[in-house]
Amino acid sequence: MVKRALLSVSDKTGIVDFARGLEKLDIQIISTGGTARILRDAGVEVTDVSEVTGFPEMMGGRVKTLHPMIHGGILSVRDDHDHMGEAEKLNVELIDLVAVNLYPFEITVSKEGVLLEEAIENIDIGGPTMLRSAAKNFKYVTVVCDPGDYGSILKELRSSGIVSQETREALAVKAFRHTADYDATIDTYLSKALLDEEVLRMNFNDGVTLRYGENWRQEAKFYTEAGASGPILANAKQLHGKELSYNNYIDADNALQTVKELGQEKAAIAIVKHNNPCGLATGNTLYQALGSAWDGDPISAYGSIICSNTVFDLESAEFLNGKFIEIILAPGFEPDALEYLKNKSANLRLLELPELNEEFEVQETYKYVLGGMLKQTRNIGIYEKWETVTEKPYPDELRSLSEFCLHACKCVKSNAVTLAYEYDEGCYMMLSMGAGQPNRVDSIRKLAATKAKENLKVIYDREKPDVSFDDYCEDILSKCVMASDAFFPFDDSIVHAAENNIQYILSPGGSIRDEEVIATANRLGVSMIFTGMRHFLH
Ligand code: 93A
Repeated sequence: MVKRALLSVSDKTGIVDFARGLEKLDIQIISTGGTARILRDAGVEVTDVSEVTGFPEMMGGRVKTLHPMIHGGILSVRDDHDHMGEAEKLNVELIDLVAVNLYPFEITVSKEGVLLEEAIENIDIGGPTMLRSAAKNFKYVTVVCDPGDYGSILKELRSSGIVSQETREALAVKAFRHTADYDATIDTYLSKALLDEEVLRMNFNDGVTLRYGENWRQEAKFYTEAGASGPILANAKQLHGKELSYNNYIDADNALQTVKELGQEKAAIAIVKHNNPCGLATGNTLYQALGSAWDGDPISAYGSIICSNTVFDLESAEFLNGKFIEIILAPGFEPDALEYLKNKSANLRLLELPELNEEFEVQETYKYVLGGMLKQTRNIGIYEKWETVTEKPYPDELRSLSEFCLHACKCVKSNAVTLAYEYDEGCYMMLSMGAGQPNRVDSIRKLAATKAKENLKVIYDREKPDVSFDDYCEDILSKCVMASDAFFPFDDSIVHAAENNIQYILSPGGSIRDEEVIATANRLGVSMIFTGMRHFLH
């Protein structure tokens, strides 16, 4: 028998008709604030929950039905003598039907720009508690969490005067599933919004054991992030070769991120060694890009990791004949290229990542430091402004080469300096780079400038142009652009660049000695852009 029903719904669909139906069957209706108001307006007789509990709804509605008068009424076992005795003694009146639907948490958090406070206010506590109480006591109580069930329940009540055991059981399962789904939605949202250490741990799949860590005596594992998708290493399929090592993961990830900086307009190649790109180029063909990336540092490319933005073809595969490579990562491999590379070496790892050119979905990066975790948003973009700060104008035709140079610089460890050159129309290569120096001047003078000449010597000896090597170098360096990942604290970097015939320089600017740096650039006939965007990478 259903004598009393508690109705408390956020989604008021169908509630008036349901209540009218219950009223006609002489069922007393108890209800919370908003629901009671709607029912009364429709002429249904309602008892307020506050009248039953003897407490007003309080804390802005956070505590309405969380009361023993309600839960005792729902949870008491009707066949239990003691329960019934207690109910009588404490004036707890039994509640036989509970119709509840919950605060719209999912709808709230799917709204753009929703604030955490608003989301939290929409976590229903009293509603799921009633649903769970009623579902637990399905032997005696009918629980309704779906307005779609009102009609059939009324029908059953009208025809037999009761809700059958079978229906109560099915409704109880439905209610528990509903509260479980509701909690899962809250979990997903709050995991993202709060991301504490506990959540971080939960967000990773079980680790895969690697043969060793950075060195042979170190143990290591690779953990993939649960649910991460898009162009990430974890999604790459290994087509050939032995398993990846700890260092391979780091370098392949770097190569992937670096090649993606170069976009898809042209074929692009990144060659990475020890977590720095040592070769980087775009080309009209993949073969051309690969050759030019290789020219960026043929010595370091030994034992490197190569990432391509284009399906790897046979011509490019053949270029690697006689060259030792650890990994090739590409959106795909032409069948003949795959065959060729498989025969090249049993150890060469071939990784296929069809979604390589899709947008990154991951927008944050993490770095573990002893006893802590650093989190930051991804470094997106290359410049904020394009301001010529020198007397000598910065040629417009160098814009796209300069952008390439900034992309390269952004991917090299600080202090980073990169030199880039247009080796064929619209095709760019990183001629050299200076990485990881605590001193910016060393990145230019001892590394980028020196390496550029060494790399040019290899090209010069191969191509044998009809000029002296010095003239050849001077000509190419005068057409190069140079990017620095952070401002120049002193003018010495400009002096060393000019000594090496470098005439076009990109820097974020922002040093207290900017004026001195600009004055030196003017004196030496150098043209300089301030980009306003620093690219430290540690
Ligand atoms: O804020 S609550 O978690 N605390 C409660 O005690 C409580 N009791 C019912 N939310 C509570 N409810 C929910 O209020 C119901 O689940 C329903 O979604 C809503 C109905 O409120 P009203 O009848 O005032 O519109």
